[in-house]
Amino acid sequence: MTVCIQEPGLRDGRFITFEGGEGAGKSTQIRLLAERLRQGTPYAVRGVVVTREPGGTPLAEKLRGVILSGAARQFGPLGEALLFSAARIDHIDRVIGPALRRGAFVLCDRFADSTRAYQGAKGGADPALLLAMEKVALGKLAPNLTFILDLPPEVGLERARRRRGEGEADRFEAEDLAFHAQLRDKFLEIAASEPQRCRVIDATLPPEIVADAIWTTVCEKFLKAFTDGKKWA
Ligand code: Z5A
Repeated sequence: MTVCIQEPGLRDGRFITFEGGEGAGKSTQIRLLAERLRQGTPYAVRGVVVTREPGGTPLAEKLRGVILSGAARQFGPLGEALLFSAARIDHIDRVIGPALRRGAFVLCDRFADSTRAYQGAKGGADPALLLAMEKVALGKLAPNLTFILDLPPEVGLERARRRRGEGEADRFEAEDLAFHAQLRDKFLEIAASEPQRCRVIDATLPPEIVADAIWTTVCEKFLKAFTDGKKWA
């Protein structure tokens, strides 16, 4: 299993994850942040990797198809958590770990917090077991920063519904409103318990305003020397 550096030095990569409920705007914000990072920051050279979970590798994308089709639902939340973890191990080994060691900026649409929230919601898998599984899958890897895009579930589900049009809701979109309300609480709980790592962003605001809030945080945390005009190591 990949062992990554938890607190990278200036020459090592940065790992940023985006979390939140359905339709929170994660993909939109990752695209906007990647564009900004590629326009003239040191990461234009070091690399900006955009990836997602479940997925990010051929094998993990196959597992994504199985899970989101609902075919694995009969395994129950713990079984589904095991599948997400298997996909995550492959993703870390083949994509995230190597990119961080190259010094790239890795932007990931969902990661381990989604397992804590989704598979733990509504009396799902035991949180202690989920944390144990997370330790096995992640080893020493931890996101340097996690944005929790927060919005009322009704708003996010409506956005997702509009985007989907006539298409069918996937395994998790199809859950009831109480499930989605619990997800929101769980993500906010995670943010409150790990304030160093997590930033809650009001995702009801227009996309450009959300993008500015994210960019300000990224600059403060990772690009201070660069934005202050100092020599970049
Ligand atoms: N899952 C899990 O259970 N356990 C795990 O460990 C992991 C995942 C890793 C993956 O689905 C599913 O797997 C997910 C959790 C579960 N549940 N579901 N469903 P996915 O990747 O297909 O879906 P998602 O992660 O929920 O993302 P999404 O629905 O595609 O939403 P998004 O990426 O957050 O939003 P978006 O695509 O950027 O925007 C959605 C729409 O809203 C789109 O039309 C935008 O133009 C619009 N939008 C975006 N921002 C705004 C703002 N600020 N205002 C207005 N409209 C906006």
